[in-house]
Amino acid sequence: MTNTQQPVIPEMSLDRDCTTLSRHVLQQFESFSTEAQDLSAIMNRIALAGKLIARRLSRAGLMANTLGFTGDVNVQGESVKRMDLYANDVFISVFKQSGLVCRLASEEMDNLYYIPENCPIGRYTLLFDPIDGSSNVDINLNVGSIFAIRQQVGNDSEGEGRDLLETNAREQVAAGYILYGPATVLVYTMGKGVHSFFLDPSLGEFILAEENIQIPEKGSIYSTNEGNFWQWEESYRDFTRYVHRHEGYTARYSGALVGDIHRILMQGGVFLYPGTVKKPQGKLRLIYETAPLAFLVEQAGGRATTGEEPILDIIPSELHTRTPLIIGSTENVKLVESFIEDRVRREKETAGSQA
Ligand code: AHM
Ligand code: MG
Repeated sequence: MTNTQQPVIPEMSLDRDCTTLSRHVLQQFESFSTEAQDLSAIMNRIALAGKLIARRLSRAGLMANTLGFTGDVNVQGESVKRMDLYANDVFISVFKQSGLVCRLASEEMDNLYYIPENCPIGRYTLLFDPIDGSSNVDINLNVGSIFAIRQQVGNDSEGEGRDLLETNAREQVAAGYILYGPATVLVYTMGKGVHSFFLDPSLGEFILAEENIQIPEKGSIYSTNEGNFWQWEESYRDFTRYVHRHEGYTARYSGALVGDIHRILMQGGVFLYPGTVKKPQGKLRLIYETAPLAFLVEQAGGRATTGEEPILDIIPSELHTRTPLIIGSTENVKLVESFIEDRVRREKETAGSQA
């Protein structure tokens, strides 16, 4: 080779190996602005948390005191698992001394967690569920982490996170999840499409797998805990009877939201966690479970609703507000909504005829 000749580099394959998460975030901004740098750094830290959790999960069966319960009960009244606690601590520790995130809120903490040394400059809040579906951990099945990033509004001088209770989830700057399955996958959006990354363990990096993921308009999967059938109100039972009686539907439910949603994102269908007699607002929490997933699925062209209003329009009454969730392919979600509309119409007719 003479000096003037350039080495021939197979561009496609090299690019694929080199599009790391932080580079991708910067590309989304098309600039090196402070905001772009901050969000790239935040996503990089979330990715680090994901790598630490994935490593711990892969070894959990070999280490003492990693599986099982701690004996404590969290603010939701649920028994805390050791992995829940570990993963919660990981998210906190990766943001310490980062200057990026002043406040964090998670499923495992009663109140907002402040990192005072970050607060003078860190204008972002991280909302997260460190391990979602943690009942799967002890039996070595898939689990996930869910996250959302919001800009802090006001100075929060009272330390109550009032701004979070005055705004809806359309204010999310970024949202996504990490799925710990056979491979570790990170999927995120910053309001410009949905993108997925696979963790390459040999590089220790999340590498771009697919950009601008579009959820199928319609799919065959319905994903719900049918054990709650008699606890749901009638429209959900009508929907379930409908899918039982029509060809082309198949049930898939893992007990871990992230895996179930990932399947639907890639293959189409609908996930439902409606209210039950005991829990009229369902089980899932808004700010770190249903809202991030709703933002992401809508970015992929899907739909997310409580059955009465879009998830993204809800203003929470408290940090751990719960919402029913119907999410997935637009046509499937609309089908569920049509059963809800029928019930509402019937109820109005009955009320009218009794008046
Ligand atoms: P968790 O955050 O305490 O793990 O609870 C959320 C999980 C979701 O991942 C899953 O969809 C749901 O709870 C399963 O609940 P159920 O066992 O009632 O079907
Ligand atoms: Mg959860």
